[in-house]
Amino acid sequence: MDALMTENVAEKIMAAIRDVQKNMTKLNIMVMGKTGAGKSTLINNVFSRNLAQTGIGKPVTQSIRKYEIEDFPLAIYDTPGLELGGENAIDELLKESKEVLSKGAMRGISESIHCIWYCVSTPSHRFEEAEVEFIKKFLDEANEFCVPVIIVLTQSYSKKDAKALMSEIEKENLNVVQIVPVLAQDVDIDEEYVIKAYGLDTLIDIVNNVIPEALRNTLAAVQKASLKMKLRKANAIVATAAAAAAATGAIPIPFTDAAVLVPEQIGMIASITAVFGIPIEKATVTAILSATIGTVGTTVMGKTVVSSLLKMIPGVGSIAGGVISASVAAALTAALGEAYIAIMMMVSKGEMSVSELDTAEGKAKISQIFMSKLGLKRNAKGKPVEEEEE
Ligand SMILES: Nc1nc2c(ncn2[C@@H]2O[C@H](COP(=O)(O)OP(=O)(O)OP(=O)(O)O)[C@@H](O)[C@H]2O)c(=O)[nH]1
Ligand SMILES: [Mg+2]
Repeated sequence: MDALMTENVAEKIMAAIRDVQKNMTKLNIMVMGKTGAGKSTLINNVFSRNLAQTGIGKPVTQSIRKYEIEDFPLAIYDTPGLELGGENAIDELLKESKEVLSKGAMRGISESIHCIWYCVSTPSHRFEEAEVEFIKKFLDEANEFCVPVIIVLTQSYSKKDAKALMSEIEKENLNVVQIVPVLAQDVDIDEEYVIKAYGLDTLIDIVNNVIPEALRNTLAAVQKASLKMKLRKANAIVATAAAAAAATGAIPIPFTDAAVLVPEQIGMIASITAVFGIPIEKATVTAILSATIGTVGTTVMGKTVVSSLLKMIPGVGSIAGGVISASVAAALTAALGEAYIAIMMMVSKGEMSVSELDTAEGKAKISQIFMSKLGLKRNAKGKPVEEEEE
């Protein structure tokens, strides 16, 4: 394969990755709750970048701060050190939160608050009078601006206590989406027992259901609590790209060269990269290209797979000349996408590091994954067909 052309395609993919990331609509989440409730711990364990570490945030009002990172499509509004002592403090906070909600609502989808997490700590055991009073008024505001509120029961290492607190809160009949118990971070007791974190994936699924469709890609990308959600998104991206490749059907042969990647495939790789949020360099992209598309024509298995794919097309018996059919374009695109997802999953699970992808072992592994995906029986849209359905 032409190394220079592969470089060129890798460059295009890098540009597409930057583009996808830059064009994601920003997700804005407001996290409320008293000091010590576990807001910062929650934020740091849900999102893939440590927002709290980037500084003290920008004060938007007296008690509300906004945290964001350049080129990362997420903003968190937090109420650090919040005390709900006395009527004045409550009225002041209500006024400030209304200000933030209404300003956002006026400025459109990328500036409005999309979801509010109201944190109550389970070990505190009760929903205090002042807090009940505050949250009722606060929910009226959130309602006015159509912002969904989720009550997060933080530090719920005792599921029994969480259940008790949940039924106490349920008695108030609050207008919230759901009450979810979570433990954002493992609890280590005397270095002898560990209570495992849980519930963050459930929280993320609930958020996904209540935010506008336009923000779901962003949520999948910025969170780290649900790898399943990333996988679901990535699979959808591959299905769309394979269908688009089938529709154009115009991948020239021989496609033994990464240089012939079509825009659908470049966009697919870029979108999957954004969903997983793994920092990828050009050298890694080049390695992946040469280990996937680049191996099709050069390995015995690749040749066998491709010639059997080509036999499916009436009138095209060989790899020489012309344009490949819709189903081959779909199959090739899907196999490339699925292999890329499998690699991203391995990296996300810590089974392989990004730098390892670039090594001889890494490339061999990638080739093997790609070839096994390419060997799957597929329908005309590139979707794998189960053997028993044949
Ligand atoms: N192990 C464990 N500790 C937690 C968890 N949530 C909170 N904590 C601990 O509880 C304390 C308070 O948590 P923070 O996340 O700082 O609380 P906060 O709501 O951000 O507090 P302020 O910033 O003061 O408003 C910290 O010592 C955390 O380590 C959790 O899920 N697991
Ligand atoms: Mg905090």
